[in-house]
Amino acid sequence: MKLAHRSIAIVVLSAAVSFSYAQLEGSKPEAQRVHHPIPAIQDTETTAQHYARMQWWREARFGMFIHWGLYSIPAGTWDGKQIPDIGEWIMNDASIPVADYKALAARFNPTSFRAHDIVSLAKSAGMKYIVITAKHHDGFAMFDSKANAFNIVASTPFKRDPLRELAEECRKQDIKLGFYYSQDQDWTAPGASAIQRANHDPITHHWDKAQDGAFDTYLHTKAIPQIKELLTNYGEFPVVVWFDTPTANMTPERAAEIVTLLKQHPNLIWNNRLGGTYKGDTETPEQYIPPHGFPGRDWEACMTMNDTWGYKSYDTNFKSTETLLRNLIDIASKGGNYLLNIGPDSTGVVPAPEAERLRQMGQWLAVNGEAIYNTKPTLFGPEAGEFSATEKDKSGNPKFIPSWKWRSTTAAEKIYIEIFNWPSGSFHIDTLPRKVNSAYLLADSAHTPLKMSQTADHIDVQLPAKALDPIATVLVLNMSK
Ligand code: FHN
Repeated sequence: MKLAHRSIAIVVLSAAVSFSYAQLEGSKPEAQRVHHPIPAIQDTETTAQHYARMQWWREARFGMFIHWGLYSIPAGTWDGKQIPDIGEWIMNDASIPVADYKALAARFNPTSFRAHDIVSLAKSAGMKYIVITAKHHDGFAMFDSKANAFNIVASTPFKRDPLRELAEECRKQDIKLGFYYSQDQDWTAPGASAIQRANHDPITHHWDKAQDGAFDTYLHTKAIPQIKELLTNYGEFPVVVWFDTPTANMTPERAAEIVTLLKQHPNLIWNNRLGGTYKGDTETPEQYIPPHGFPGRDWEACMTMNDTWGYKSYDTNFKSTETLLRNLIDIASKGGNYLLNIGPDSTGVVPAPEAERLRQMGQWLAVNGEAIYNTKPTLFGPEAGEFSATEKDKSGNPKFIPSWKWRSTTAAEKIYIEIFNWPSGSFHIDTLPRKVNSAYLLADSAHTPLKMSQTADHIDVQLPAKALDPIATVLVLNMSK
């Protein structure tokens, strides 16, 4: 690689530019369709239909995940002890009996919850969709459910349906709404699954006799009726259903019953965590960013801001705005979406450090959003980092060592270079295959042309002495005339 003095150098591999975006965007040629063992849920969608269904989601790039439920009352502490691990798992981690956990409902009165404030926060962060926990593994429905009384309207003094209020507000503020639903694990419903964490029954993984029963009874009297309620009671929402933690109980036959319901809503998008071998629409890497995305599949990295999804009063290990923003840019450069979590407290308030970071991200996006929304992945690749020749990851594979100098996203006539480490002098690119007609910094509202020189085998862009934004300054290489 040719390195210019005091510059960042990049190489465009000719192989890298020959890919088709369709490959990266998860379009669905017949040959790639997954044939499901249950005939009723064969994938018959055409590539064009699939593209139309996924389009808004692919353009969105940034969404808000909300984990909110009864677990925000104990907030990580039970019987005076701080319970390690993520807050929404406290019932399982502390082996809380069903009756004791259910008693929390009588104390849940989040009168400071304002759908308007949460939706406005998502908007000010530059997020394009929201996914909220309608029911997490504790089995408590955060919506008005006729199917099961353990819900926020029937069992709490609050008596309001936050999902309805959010749906109304999302409509007003023009942002999309999706629902998370724990279809398999439900620790307060007899017969449902529990994943082993503490010292529980080795077969059922239950810790209370009240959890024993038949999975099909749970599926047919609670999960499926509630999924129907969620799919029909909120108008055009949900646009996304986000399933989670499937176990062996979610057989292909059982999953097919759910898919049959989902297919009645032709615009719906759902993730890859239903179970029963059904792959869904989106890959969901959790708490990590895959080295080079998921070529051929749509994907969304879900991540926390601190070390918990559900509110924990003493978890203050918040990532910096710099880290969160660079994660968003990294993800966009690999063709994915970032679903970033907030965990409101038991009064319904979003913790201040979370709100603050989201607003700061929104300020950057207000200036530089053109380089993120509706963009295509990098035309380069090696800038993301490389696999170590010596270090191994947890699975024993070569460890990916990310590099945090810059990333790139692409539009029809533009290449965006999001620079993290500002070079003194110039930005140098070898073998850029397209003629660049001008270069400027996105944060410079005048788009003052930067001096550049391009030959058949390189381009040099002269940069000002200081970055316009210390987190990421976007250099635009403009190919249009
Ligand atoms: O067990 C859950 C966890 O509580 C959280 O909801 C995350 C979000 O992706 N999903 C599961 C763990 O993979």
